[in-house]
Amino acid sequence: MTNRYTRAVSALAGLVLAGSALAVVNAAPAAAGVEDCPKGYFCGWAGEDADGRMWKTNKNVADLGGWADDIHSYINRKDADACLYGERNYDKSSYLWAEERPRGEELVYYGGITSLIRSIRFVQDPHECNVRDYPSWAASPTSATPDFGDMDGDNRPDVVSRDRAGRLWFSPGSGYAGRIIGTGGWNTMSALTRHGDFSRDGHEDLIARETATGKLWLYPGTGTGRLAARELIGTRGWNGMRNITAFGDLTKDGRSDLIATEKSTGKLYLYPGTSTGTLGSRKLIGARGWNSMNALVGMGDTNGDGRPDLYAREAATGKLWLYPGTSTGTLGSRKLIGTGGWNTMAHLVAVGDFNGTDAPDLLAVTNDAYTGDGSSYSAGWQLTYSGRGDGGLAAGRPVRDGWWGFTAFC
Ligand SMILES: [Ca+2]
Ligand SMILES: [Ca+2]
Ligand SMILES: [Ca+2]
Ligand SMILES: [Ca+2]
Repeated sequence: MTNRYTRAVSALAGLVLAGSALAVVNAAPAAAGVEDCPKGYFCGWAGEDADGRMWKTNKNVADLGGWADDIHSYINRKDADACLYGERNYDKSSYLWAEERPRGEELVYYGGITSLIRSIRFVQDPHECNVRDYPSWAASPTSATPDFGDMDGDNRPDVVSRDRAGRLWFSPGSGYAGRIIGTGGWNTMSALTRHGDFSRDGHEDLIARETATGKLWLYPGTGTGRLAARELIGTRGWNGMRNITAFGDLTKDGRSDLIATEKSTGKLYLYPGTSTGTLGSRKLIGARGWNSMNALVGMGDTNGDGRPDLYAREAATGKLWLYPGTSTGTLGSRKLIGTGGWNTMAHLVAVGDFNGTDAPDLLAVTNDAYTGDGSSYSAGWQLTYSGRGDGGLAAGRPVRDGWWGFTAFC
């Protein structure tokens, strides 16, 4: 069951309890029992309006015993998301839904619960309730050794994501055995980007900016889908940049480069990779106007001329532009490849060719503004856009809707 359904149910229930006083702020009947639920607990009531007998827990319960069919309303006041299961011992195949932790407001689920709830487990992210606790992802193998995107050496591009708890997940292109590769603390980073090998060991690396310090860190890939100890590659000042984007080798020296926009001037700079795995002196590649772009994507070579190309999204119009890499290590004249609507994407992700046609493809994750064909699409849809090989993209295809709640992809 999707999180969206859970949210819809909560919204229908409609009773928002504000702050520690737990005041009932709408016209629903007074619910005397709610105040009895201590902060830090998940509480259930035999009655449908948080009244009657109350059951509570602040830790996992593998078997609710007689309460399994007795909870008819509940609230989650624990600082964790609650997974509700129809079977004992947190059997993931019996997953019913998640009741997320309070985030700004507390929601009571009122009445009408007909499901048996036999076990409850608390997790850091509601995706962990489900059989697959990582973003589902599968890619076709590329026909040749890929330039970028593959972190574990099976020629299939992989995806890295950050959950709301600040952990990094690895979703291999094989479609199986995703896992945590960063156990915490990644919420202190305000840019995550990945494209190619910076440390010169043949394995793709991840680059991240630390918000508090403005430092730029390199996390070397190990070639197994994991990350080794980080190395400082930018000592300060990176908070003055936006859209920090690992790009591929624009300068044609065989080393991966990085680009970023300077906030104060709107200039676009290239930071060349060096033989020592650091970044060399920056070079201006865009004289002005780059603050009008709210996303840059290091796509790889989209038009088959051997040079990596840039996609950029224009904030005011939602248009997507192609800026082709040139033989002089700069960007050529732009070309419109997406006429509008791209602001309904929360994330634009380049991991190379994932459908096996050699041209790099684009992966996108929708935000709340996305409506698809006017139907009930919204946040968390994974869309794939097949690269045509001429710089442009074929029409997008919604693949699955389980990618809600993640705060970064690369
Ligand atoms: Ca792979
Ligand atoms: Ca490397
Ligand atoms: Ca280079
Ligand atoms: Ca190109």
